[in-house]
Amino acid sequence: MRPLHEGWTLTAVSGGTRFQAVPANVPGCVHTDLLAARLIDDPYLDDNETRLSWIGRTDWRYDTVFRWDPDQQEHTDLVCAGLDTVATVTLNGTLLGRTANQHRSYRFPVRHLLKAGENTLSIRFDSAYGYAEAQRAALGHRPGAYREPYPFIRKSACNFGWDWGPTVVTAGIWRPIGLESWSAARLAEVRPEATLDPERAAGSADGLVKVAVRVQRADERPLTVTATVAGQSVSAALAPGARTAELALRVADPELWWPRGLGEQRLHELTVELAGPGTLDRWSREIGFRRVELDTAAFALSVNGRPVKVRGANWIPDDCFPNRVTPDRLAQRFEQAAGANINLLRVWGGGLYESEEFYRLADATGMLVWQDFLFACAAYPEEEPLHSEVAAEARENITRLAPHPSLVLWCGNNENIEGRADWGWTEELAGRSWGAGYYYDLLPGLLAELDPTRPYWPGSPYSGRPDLPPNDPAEGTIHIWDVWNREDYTRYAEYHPRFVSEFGFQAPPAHSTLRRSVGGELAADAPMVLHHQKAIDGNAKLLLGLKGHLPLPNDYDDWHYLTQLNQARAIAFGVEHFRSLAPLCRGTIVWQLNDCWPVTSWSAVDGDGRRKPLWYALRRVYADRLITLQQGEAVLVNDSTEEWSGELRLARHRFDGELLAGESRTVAVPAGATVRVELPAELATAGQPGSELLTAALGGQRAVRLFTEDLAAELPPAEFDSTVTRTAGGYQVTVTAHTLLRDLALFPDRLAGDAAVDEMLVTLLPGESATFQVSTGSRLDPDELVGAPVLRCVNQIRPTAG
Ligand code: BMA
Repeated sequence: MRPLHEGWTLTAVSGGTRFQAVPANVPGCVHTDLLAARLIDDPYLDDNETRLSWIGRTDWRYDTVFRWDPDQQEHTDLVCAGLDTVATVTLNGTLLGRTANQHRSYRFPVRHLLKAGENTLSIRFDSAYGYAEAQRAALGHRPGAYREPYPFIRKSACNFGWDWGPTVVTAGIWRPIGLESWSAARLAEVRPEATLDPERAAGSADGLVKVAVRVQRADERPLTVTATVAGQSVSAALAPGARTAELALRVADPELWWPRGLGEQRLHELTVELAGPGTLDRWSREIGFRRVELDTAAFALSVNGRPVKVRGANWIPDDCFPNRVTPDRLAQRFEQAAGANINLLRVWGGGLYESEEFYRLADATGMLVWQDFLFACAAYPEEEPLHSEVAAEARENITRLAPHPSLVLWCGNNENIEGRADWGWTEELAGRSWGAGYYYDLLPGLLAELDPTRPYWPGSPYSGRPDLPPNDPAEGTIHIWDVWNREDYTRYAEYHPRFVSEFGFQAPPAHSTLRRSVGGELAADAPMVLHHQKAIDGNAKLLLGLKGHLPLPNDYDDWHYLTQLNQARAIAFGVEHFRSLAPLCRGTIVWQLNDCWPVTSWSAVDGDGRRKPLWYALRRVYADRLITLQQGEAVLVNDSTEEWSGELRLARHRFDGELLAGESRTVAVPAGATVRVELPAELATAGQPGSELLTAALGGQRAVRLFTEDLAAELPPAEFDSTVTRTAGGYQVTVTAHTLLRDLALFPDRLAGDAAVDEMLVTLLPGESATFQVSTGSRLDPDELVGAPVLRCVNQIRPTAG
């Protein structure tokens, strides 16, 4: 494709005249163009968002003039990989077409309109609001979690605002655009289905690839299509008039693709060539050989016959302006996910079908992908024009994503089945359509035709049958939101679910992220801080969540540390409980990995890409091998591929370090297994619950559990020594405890925005020490590095009645 990314300008077609011929970036969007031209304030700072809402209500036009020199080809198409959203495309004054779907690509034949020399291309974007509101007026109200009209337009729902995201309704040419010339015929669609022969021989299995090819042909010249993978080739001739071909390849005992943690990620290049006289077109992708199965009764996923316990995180768009999500930024996010021992990302239905780069990274790193179709938290109309748009968009994206071995599950929607069943939508709907036809009929039908090797589940949550309560822990997959909204996090322990695809707890972003995005005073209830908190009663719930667990904050610094710590503890508590339930519970997907802007939210990595304490907690509780102290027992979970054995050392200590009871025993936990060790009475029961703790250690790992909540414990005032030394990449901080130090953490970003630490939330007994590596290119004051509010632990906090 010859990209047409140069020379664009942006003009407001409705509203004021201030915005004429503003230089524009393509791919891009109106907001980032206006920002680059310094015509608007940054919508991510303070409450600028509020004053910029007119952008989404304005009609805009992108124009460019480009040169075209006639080539030797017969046909030329204008190819638009993504238009956001209600677009009218005009070339040299002639209308090419109108579009209304962000999630589709478009191709217009333009050779007859192109002039040698200068050509003018214009794309007008009508306000997405205007369009969606007109559809709503025509199709009738639909209930949903938000008032914005997102179910009435095929555009990323969260772009209209969410309980973690601002309302920044975008418009623009958001994916590449360009000219593609061809003669005789071109490959219009290539859809490989790669799997393993279920009739596997002992220890080996043949790889099977079916390649469905659709060609666009301009005449009836004979054509041949050839597919090649792993040294095997197969060809088919297309008779005059034929537009489709199916090629089948069998690869004997290929190197397999495995999820991360279970093996290597072998990829094989699949190429498809279209030839007439000479090569006409060529397509290639890396594919992987693996077989994915979902045992729907147990909600158990397996890959290549091996059970996969899911330790997942939900993924939302990493920026409200997707053109800013560079490959480097995505790579960093994948590193952060893998670094937290996450093995699956769920691409949530209120966001996007992500970029090619996203799925390529997933393939390369063995990160499994659960892909929602794009429906979230609302009843969706099934009438035209939406029905045809949904069908076309699903067909295109199934085909686009099918080559990726990392994609292991398609899911119909987010919370729409639950909304209808449990949130009182039925009455409000008054018989109007709500999306059932998509989730139970259209989408599974398309998948049966286009991607029969992958499992499909109609919704998250969903119990397996339309007539069952969708959020039943005994069936399918559930979301847990009573914790956070109403209940204390210890309520997780009352759940015995098969699979949890959402559960979460909020915390503010890193201090430096909050500082950057909010001017003026930093306080939990400062108006600008509250603008960056979108959840209903969010900050009140943060405080309520501390109750009974941790002291109440005396000031902003305490608030920041304690609420971040509490988020980490809440999720760690949930994950440890759910993992200890194996094999009943086959997976958890924490809400949420990332953020799209600087905000207080459920994320582990904040809107500036900084890791919150939750990230460090996830790394521990999502490790292949987990020791967790549950009621009366130590549970050893081994999700790795090798046996885990050694001396399990159990001990009951007084806070001053004195050993009160101890026991060692040899344990062997087979690969994929869970072993429960009952605690002997002298360990399970404390003499003085308020001043004793329990530890369980195996290999390099140790679990610590107090007998009471920290708030009720007689934690001594923290005493320690520290040393700071300069290293090549920053500083090394060693802390030696003289008293118990509870959940020691370091927040070097308070001193320099680029500073980060390798470990946190470490509990030390008297005499023990911990070493932290601080990476930074900046010069830091060693005293500040080991003082509050940079270095924190729970027992430094002046207790208040909690
Ligand atoms: C669920 C998600 C999101 C939401 C989150 C937190 O409803 O699917 O819609 O952001 O909970 O409230």
